[in-house]
Amino acid sequence: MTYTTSNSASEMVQAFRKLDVDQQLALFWFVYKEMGKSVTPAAPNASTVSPEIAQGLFNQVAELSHDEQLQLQRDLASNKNTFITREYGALSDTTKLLFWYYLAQGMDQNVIVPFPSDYQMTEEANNLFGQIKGLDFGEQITFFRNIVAPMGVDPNAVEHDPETGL
Ligand code: 45D
Repeated sequence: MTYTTSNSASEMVQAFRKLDVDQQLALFWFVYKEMGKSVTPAAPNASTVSPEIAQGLFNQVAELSHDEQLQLQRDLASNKNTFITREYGALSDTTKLLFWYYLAQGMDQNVIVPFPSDYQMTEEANNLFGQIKGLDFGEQITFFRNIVAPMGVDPNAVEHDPETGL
């Protein structure tokens, strides 16, 4: 595989994870804005995607207040152990991607906390954004899948947490 940038795909994933949580969410948002039109999540060829499950989790988030919705997204990106982040962690990677896509659409429709119109990304996040734009569509999807896969909490991989009872 060839890339139009000097950073390899895995270096880009690492660079993404090094950003602070709000920068990750902001960058993710700008990416959605950029590629949103080319995504047709209805495409039935992704074998491991479960639209009903992504929709069900989305519906739970939609019922929360805007503050709670923002907190939930920060919790996902920072692997905080909560009821919803564990539900998320049990999804297939492509279903996770579809769930983020639903969240972004919900933000567009004001069902989910809207993105602030005046938000500025750091130079680091902006650089990474430029590199992401240089990937072709298939590479972008792989990149995002690698970003969203380790978010949340894999309920099979963690010990019982006495603090939360989860
Ligand atoms: O006030 O099923 C800040 C295919 C702080 C086909 C904030 C596919 C300040 C099969 C953090 C900035 C493979 C094409 C607020 C699927 C502040 C299939 C909040 C692929 C409010 C699924 C920021 C799908 C927030 C693909 C909350 C490629 C930001 C999907 C949230 C791609 C950002 C989906 C969000 C993408 C970004 C989704 C929710 C790129 C979502 C991006």
